[in-house]
Amino acid sequence: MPPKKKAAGADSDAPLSARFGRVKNTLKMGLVGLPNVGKSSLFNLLTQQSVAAENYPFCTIDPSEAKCPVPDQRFQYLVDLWKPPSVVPAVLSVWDIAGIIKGASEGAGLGNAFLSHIASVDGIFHVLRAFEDDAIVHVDDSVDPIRDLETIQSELCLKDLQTLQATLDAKTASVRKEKGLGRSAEVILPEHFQNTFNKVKALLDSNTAVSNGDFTNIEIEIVKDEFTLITTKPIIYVVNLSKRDFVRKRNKWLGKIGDWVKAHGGGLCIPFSIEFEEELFGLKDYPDQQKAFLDECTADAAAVGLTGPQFKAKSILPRIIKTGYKQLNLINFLTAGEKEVKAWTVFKGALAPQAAGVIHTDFERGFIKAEIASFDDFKALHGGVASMAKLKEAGKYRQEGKTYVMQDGDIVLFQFNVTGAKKK
Ligand SMILES: Nc1nc2c(ncn2[C@@H]2O[C@H](COP(=O)(O)OP(=O)(O)OP(=O)(O)O)[C@@H](O)[C@H]2O)c(=O)[nH]1
Ligand SMILES: [Mg+2]
Repeated sequence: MPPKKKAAGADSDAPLSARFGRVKNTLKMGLVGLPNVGKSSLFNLLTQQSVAAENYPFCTIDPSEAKCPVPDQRFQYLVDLWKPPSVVPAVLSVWDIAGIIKGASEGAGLGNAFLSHIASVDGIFHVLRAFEDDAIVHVDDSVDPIRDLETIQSELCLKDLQTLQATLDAKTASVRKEKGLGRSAEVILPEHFQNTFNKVKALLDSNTAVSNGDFTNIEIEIVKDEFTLITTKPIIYVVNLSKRDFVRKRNKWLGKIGDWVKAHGGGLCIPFSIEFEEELFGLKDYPDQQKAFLDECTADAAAVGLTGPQFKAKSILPRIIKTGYKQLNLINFLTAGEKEVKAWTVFKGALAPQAAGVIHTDFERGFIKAEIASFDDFKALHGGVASMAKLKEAGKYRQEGKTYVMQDGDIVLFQFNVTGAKKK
């Protein structure tokens, strides 16, 4: 079999797990973890994130899906300059998923229903409990995030092993039928399929996420096309600390969690605190009190000798959203005008016509060219005016064709012609 074309969007500085990702601009992150670790609390806080956009129809799609505006200074800069009546930020879709427990892969708890929810998301926020509170029951009695990591990891691997076996059985049956073989005849599967299967099985048997495996491009395509696995998805570990530990960036589990993550293929770890975020959010209508609260937290760290920018107390939620967006290998481009400033999401590596297609399918079909300014050039040259005139003068307003690879933060105007194009 000849090697398949490299998937659009694949590039060297993409997150490793993005190799297996879908190349789409409507990707979802799911909140995964044991019961009572703070997933729904985090979800609720994320749904309440606001943007400077009065008319943006911020919504919780249903009780378990939120579209969170992705904080972006470049977008905000254009909004402040154009001051248009309509303002639409990029959004990250986040799903709240019910807690997983030991035995879920065998159907315990919400079992398979919940695992199918995880299968439908593109990336995972793995929420870990590192806060102590006797009033909040831990499903396994004590707080031990390493044990919890092991529980979740092994349930996900077990589920993938089941899926893998089902895929093998289906493939065997289809080859048997295709070749007209009898029930007892030995079936030889295509070599690449069999090799990929063996590699994936070895990883899962040793309780290792498939995203950590070493695969050739052909094998990656097989995993993507033929196996639908959970452990190929990118994971961001978010560690729920008490307010005190969060403010001091200290908790006896953080180092151990970091070591575990490193030993299991690596990944991003973001310490946060529901307790801190809820208290901060509760003061949102009282900016003075909110500031006093933050100052008090910063002073608490300073009192034990912890000073510097990393100990200045602030909400971590914007970082969680931004990191999720990035892990899904998404970037945005911007359109700006008198009527609207909008951030559009595309996958990294998207070509100009594909980006145009995100705005409207006609734009992709009838694509002629894209007029593009990079955000940095715009900021340096616009001279306080909400227009591209100065950039044109400076030769920084570029015309790009069909093969142009979109860059994060491009400010774009698409030229298209649909008269000759087929109607949908
Ligand atoms: N003390 C303390 N309590 C917390 C913290 N985070 C969450 N809780 C409490 O823990 C309980 C469970 O939190 P949820 O956010 O509903 O937990 P969950 O992970 O969604 O749980 P399931 O949906 O059952 O899987 C709630 O009573 C929260 O208020 C925290 O940081 N500190
Ligand atoms: Mg919940």
